[in-house]
Amino acid sequence: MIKIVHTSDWHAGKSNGRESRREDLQYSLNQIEQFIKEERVDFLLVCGDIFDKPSISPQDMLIIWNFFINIKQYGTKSIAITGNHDSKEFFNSMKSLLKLIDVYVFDRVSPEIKSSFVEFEKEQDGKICFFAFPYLNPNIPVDVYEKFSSSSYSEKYTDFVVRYLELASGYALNFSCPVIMLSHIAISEAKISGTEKEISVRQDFCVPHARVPQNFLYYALGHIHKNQRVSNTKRMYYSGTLYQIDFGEEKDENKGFYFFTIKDGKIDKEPEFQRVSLKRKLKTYDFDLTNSNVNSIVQQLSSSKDTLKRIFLYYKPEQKHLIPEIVSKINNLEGIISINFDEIDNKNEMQKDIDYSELSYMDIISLYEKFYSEVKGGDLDFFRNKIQPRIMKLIEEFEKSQMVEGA
Ligand SMILES: [Mn+2]
Repeated sequence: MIKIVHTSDWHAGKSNGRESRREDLQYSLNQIEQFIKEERVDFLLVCGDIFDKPSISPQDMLIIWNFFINIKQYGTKSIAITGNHDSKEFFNSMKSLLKLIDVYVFDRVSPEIKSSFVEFEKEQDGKICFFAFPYLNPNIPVDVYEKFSSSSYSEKYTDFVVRYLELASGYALNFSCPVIMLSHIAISEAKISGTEKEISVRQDFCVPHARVPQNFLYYALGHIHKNQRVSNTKRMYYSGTLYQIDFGEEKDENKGFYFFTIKDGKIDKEPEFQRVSLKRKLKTYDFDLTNSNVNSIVQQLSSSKDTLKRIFLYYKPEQKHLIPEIVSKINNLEGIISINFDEIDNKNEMQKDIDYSELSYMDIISLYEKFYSEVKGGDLDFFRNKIQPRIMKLIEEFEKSQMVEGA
């Protein structure tokens, strides 16, 4: 029997305001390590966004490398791909070193299909193969997309991805064993963390699940932070984050990883979500100064030690002078991430509902699109058909000019 754990989106190095999330990640990784040790897991799949930023502090690297070193003791091999938050160059530099501790890294989508595969053999259980499709930046291969006749860039992106996956699925037939796919990608039907709304708010740069070739045994996905089996698919799974990365995930406390087993080339035990407990939960506190005083606010905030707090204070115009005192009293309490205040009449206008988890993985074009439609109130079709292609051309020209200067 081959035992597999699927996880993703660790975001090592993440902080919210002045609060580092290092201890939250460590707490969750310890639980995975314990699970791996007890179950004697054979393979760990890490589907991107291992680190939160391209520049990584030594403390955060220490957590990640120690984790991989620890699980190697139990005979576990790791397959890891990069996400949009990871530096491809960094992982390229670490690839050979990491192989020494049984971590197989795929740092970018390779032009050569066969180098996207890795095969292992386990005594008695036979062979197993993994196909890795790391994050593909939609804004880079404009030249490549030109070959596709589809009308918009987002369609060209989807067509390119589908074509690559079809070639890979054909190549996978060369292996006489089950093949598992790993990817850091947005599948159109996936649900975004926190809310149940579909990801269709940004249909571009998504791939509909029906266009992904069906012959892989399991699809281990990263990118979307809410754990789920993508609806209407058999085995297309997002493992989600291991702790609430930001307030977009405040309502989603169900964090963890998937575990499944393979026997005689088939799934033996269907994927089961293994929940981890959270070190600290994210919590929004609303205070209305017309019916609560400073002391009760301070008391309520200091009595909840296991939360990271986002605070909204609402006041009547004549209470405005109270704000500096309240802020100075709560600012030094433990776990304060942000303090926001506004007049009570504006309460409903404060934009709390922006899904920051979504923003955190947006590229510059998607961010500008959100700004264009939601802040400037512009027309989305006009943006996608007229503005977006021009921005992409500009980026492409800029990158070309950089290459010449840098040569
Ligand atoms: Mn992520």
